[in-house]
Amino acid sequence: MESALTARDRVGVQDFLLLENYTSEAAFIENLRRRFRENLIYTYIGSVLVSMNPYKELEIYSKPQMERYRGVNFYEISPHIFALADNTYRALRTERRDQCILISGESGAGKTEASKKILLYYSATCPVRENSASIKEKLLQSTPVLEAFGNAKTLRNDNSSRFGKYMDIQFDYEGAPIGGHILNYLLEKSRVVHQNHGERNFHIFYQLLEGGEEHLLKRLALERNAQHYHYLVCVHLLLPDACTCMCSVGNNYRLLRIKSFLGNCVRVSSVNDRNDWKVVRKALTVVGFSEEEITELLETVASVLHMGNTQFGEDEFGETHITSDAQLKSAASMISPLNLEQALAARDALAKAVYGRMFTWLVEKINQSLAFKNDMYYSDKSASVIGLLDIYGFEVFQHNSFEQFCINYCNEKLQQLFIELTLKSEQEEYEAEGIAWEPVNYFNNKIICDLIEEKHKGIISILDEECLRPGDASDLTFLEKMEDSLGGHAHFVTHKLANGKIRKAVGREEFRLLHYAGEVNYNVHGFLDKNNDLLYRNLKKVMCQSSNRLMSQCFHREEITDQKRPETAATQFKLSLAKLMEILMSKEPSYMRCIKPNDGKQPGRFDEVLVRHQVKYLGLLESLRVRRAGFAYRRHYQAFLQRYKSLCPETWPSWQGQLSDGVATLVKHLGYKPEEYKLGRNIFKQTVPFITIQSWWRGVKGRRKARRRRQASDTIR
Ligand code: AD9
Ligand code: MG
Repeated sequence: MESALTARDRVGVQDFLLLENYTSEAAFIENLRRRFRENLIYTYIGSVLVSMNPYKELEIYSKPQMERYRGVNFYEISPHIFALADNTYRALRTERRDQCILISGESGAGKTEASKKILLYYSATCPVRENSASIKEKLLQSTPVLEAFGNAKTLRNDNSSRFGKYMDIQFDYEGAPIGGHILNYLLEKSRVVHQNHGERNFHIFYQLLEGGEEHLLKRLALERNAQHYHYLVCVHLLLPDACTCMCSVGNNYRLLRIKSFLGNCVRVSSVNDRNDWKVVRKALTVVGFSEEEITELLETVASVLHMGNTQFGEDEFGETHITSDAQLKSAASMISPLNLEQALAARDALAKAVYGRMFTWLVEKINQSLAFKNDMYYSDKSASVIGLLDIYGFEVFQHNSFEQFCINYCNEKLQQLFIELTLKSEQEEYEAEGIAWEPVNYFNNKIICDLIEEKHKGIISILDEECLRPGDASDLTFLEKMEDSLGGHAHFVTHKLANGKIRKAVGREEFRLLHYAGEVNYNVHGFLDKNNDLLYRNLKKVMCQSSNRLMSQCFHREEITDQKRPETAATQFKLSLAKLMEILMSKEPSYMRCIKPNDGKQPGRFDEVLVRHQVKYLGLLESLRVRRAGFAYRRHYQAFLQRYKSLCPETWPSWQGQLSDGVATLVKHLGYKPEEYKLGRNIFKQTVPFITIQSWWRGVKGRRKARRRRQASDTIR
């Protein structure tokens, strides 16, 4: 007994529900700390999995480990991402209901790594159907491809997802993966032309330059040196006074170049671009890209780099001409006269559009390859689905722009979903079932979601209005409009204080949002342009005529003739998030909440202030309280009886009376005390594991026995 206590003291409890002092934040953090110290990075709050990023490789993801978790009940074995994956899979199989796994946490907390582990688990443990063996491999290999094109080093994370990803894995009735589908959300395109100090462009550029074979680079007219490319050197500033070069070329052109800080962060110690190139190159083939398609893809990547190196000169009339030998020369000859700044903006807009559309093309191609192929035995109606959501985490930098606004809005929505599906609905359900209940207070972030997305009133509506308004609309008028309409909002702040004084902590070109996860100052510079996301019609025309098939597929002729204004970027994002929420609501959710132990990406360092902040905003203590106040396991009477009737002679092989009576008979027979379970008006709620350890183990044993009986009866049938 003593040694058990010591072990418990050392490693903490594996389910926060078992914490004696479960309302104490200090006890919660201490439990996380103890487990983290012992490399026990996973802990449950009931069925919610909490994970701490270890920032080091742990020997816990091997094949034998996967086998340990296969088909084993959640509570029987130490917490693990594989247990969550397995539990979700079994729920899909036994209940035949579509599932989804929602992974949340701030940037660098470990969401993408977790989603990869889940995919790995399914690919290693699920059965394979003869003609779909390659689907597993394609599902796995789609990850390095998407990461190469959609991830980048940021200050928060060396492999930060710069797009949102929702992936459906489809299973046939025997539980074999037979297809997949990916939805991608708002890629951070601005990164293609500009990165903050200490950050990088998307991985693929560096991989190609570092790892690309000599003949390939030659054909793409690329130099191996990443420093050679403007889009790959970190900070871009237009400084006419400090032009790097000013000379006369042929005519009276003044040659201006963008001032770049060279030598920044092209290499990242934790990233091996050369090796990654090999992985990505192979993955492209496995996923199903033809050699021709890969060539076109790489040509497009190279063309973006060339675009970035396009130089402009101004003639005596202030009109700009391309002076370098870039591929864009012909394209640019069709642009109506622009001044230098406009020409640079047009070039960057084109580079972003090309990269963004190439990314969408990439996802579509992967989807075609993963598409579930109907055959005579299987219809897609028989397929059931596990959805995996891995989005960009909440992020705060010194300088936050439109991209952070969108990313953090997305995180607000996800938090809102978590609240709706766990805290709020849990409490409402107890009321509906007529079961005694002590309400738990929690912060509902709906108010912030509304602030951003509400029709006619929210920030996105105001931004769209300014984007559409002819005349003097600018980023600053957008800020003024927000001040006018949102000035009194509890979660919106600008530099102006109500008493006419100035708030120093917010700049004159900034607004501050009090997000659920913390305060963020957004600089409005660029909001209108990024939201409009427009491209000169003539440039589109040129792209439609491109001999690169990929590009001609990405730019459609209808766009040129279509007079309708496309939705703005923020509105498109808002609509796609609303659809995502619908998709997620239609499935049975499982949750994983990822925590980042420190800001230095260091193993073994537990920064208490940082961890406490995340525990707070993720609402983990509230989740714990709700779970403790309630009952962890619930089933509809019928499903419950069907599943466990073999445990009681009176309910086996079938129960003839009222379902609720059958359920009551069964639990009484199992020895549960009246206070350990409740019968709802509609739903049966069984005991919580934390009432006493003893009853928990009894529950587990019962379930084990049930499984054995069921397996035996399956065999007989
Ligand atoms: V972001 O919102 O996309 O910026 P994520 O996705 O939450 O972020 P990610 O999964 O990319 O973070 O993890 C960041 C880094 O932490 C990884 O590159 C690993 O170096 C490290 N990490 C995360 N989880 C684990 C793990 N289970 N084991 C070992 C890990 N290292
Ligand atoms: Mg990620």
